[in-house]
Amino acid sequence: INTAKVPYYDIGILGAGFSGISAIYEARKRGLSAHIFDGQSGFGGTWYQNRYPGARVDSYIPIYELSIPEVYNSWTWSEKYPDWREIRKYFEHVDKVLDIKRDTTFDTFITSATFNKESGTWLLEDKNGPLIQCRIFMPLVGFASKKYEPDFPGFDKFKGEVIHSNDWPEADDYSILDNRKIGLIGTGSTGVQIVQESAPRADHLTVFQRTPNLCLPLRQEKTPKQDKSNYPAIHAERSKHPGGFLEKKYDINTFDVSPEEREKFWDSLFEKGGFLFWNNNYADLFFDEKANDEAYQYWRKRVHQRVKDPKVAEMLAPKVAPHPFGTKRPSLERTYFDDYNRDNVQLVDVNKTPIKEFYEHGIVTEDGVKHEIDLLVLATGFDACDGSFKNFSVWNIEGTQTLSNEWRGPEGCSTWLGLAAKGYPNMFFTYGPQAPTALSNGPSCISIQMDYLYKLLDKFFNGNYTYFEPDAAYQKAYRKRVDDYAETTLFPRAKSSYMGANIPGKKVQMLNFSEGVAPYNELCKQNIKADFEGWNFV
Ligand code: NA7
Repeated sequence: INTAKVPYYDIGILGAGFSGISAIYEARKRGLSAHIFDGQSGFGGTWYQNRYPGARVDSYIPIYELSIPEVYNSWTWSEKYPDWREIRKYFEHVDKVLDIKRDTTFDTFITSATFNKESGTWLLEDKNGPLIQCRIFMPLVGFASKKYEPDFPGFDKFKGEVIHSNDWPEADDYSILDNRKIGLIGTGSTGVQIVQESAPRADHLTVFQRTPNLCLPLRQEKTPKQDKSNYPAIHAERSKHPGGFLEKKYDINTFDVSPEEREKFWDSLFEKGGFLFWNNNYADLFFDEKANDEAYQYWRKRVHQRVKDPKVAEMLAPKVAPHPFGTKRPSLERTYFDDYNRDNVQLVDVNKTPIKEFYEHGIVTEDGVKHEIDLLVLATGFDACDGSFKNFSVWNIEGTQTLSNEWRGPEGCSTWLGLAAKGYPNMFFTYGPQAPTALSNGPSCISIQMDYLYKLLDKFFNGNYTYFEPDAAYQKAYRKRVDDYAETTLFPRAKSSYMGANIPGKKVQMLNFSEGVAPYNELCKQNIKADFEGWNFV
């Protein structure tokens, strides 16, 4: 390809979500030229894509937002846990204030990136050919952009409507749910939110559950406190906590206190709501099976108090925990458990009565029951973290292998600091594999990573280098650290997307930095102090 006529930028970005916008903002501060491409038609990344009924963030205001003063000083949220519509408006506001649009091309998805090691530049292409060349390529595609649809027997026999949560029709007012016979497969965060929206509207809702979601109470608040003068402190503070939230890490173990004190503490966590019972519980929650089960049994009791039919309650919150509490992502709910008290809502446990096949008008389960459905919603999740890289081809320095193919190999996915991979110079990602990512509040994780990344890029652009990439030994050691730490926790006990275990055939490995946000932040800071050891500059 003759690149002479292909426009040049210092930084080429794929993705117009929190990461892409932060990347442009940092680039501009330094006078670097940067451009975003996004396959969608507006800002928000995953929040542009996810418009299914009930889509709402499980992190709270004011930590779930950009730490850019021009943006937050001129914006007020209406809810503590905003829904996708408000978050989309927020992104429109971000653009209005920062004019990100002038550096963005929508409806253009980068399909391939190839590196020229003589010039040290990436060539980015879409299906129509070359778009730009750039020194630094940032695929900032989030951790959930490769949807997963299971292979169901006889699926094509089904004649009703099918929607994956990730493909919800644009600008839908949800009347699509009214008076329908809805079948919902999947009870992850997405499934739970869809149940809450569908139950009151559907003629009948059948929920096919494989693993109960150990949901926690959301506790919505209107116009949450937004003291802008305090934002810099709040946004700095979120980097110091396990999940990138604000509540401090609890250093007492479960059985250090009396049963009464424990109960009181857990009552208070439930009362305050959100992820507290998950992120700010006793220190041994993720490490000690017995302690974990104690928390689970408390959680179970709370669910049984709300669900009237004891058989249904037992399906939603069985005596034996389906997995250690918190090793799969709990969703935040408002009416989820109450919805099962409605006459038009039915829960099917597909472990006991698996889906046998589809027929023209629905699903047949192994017990012979025909479940009539005219709208099938698949909330079956994502090939998370590294899976997002399967949508496009990033070629290695020799042009012999793509990053996603390499990660599909026997070794699985390896990165240095959850930011880059050896063999793919001048290429960086945030909120991806082996960073705190899916175990953290997104903006907390991204702001730590962007801060680090641009300091690293300062070194590159200020030096006389062609390219740089992770050192193999450092990458190997980092991977080991991620794996070894996970082994000390209960996380490997669950078949979760955190472990890549939700996708048939995918290598099972910890895909997130499970030590948490604060240790990750420390690691990045130490590396800056050590003048960016572990990166080889050429
Ligand atoms: P999740 O959390 O991966 O949930 C997917 C759900 O789909 C989960 O309940 C799965 O059950 C279920 N599933 C997947 N395949 C099947 C089959 N074959 N049969 C029945 N049920 C199935 O995705 P979400 O979209 O809810 O959430 C994605 C992320 O977005 C989440 O982590 C948050 O950070 C925000 P399983 O649990 O595997 O038994």
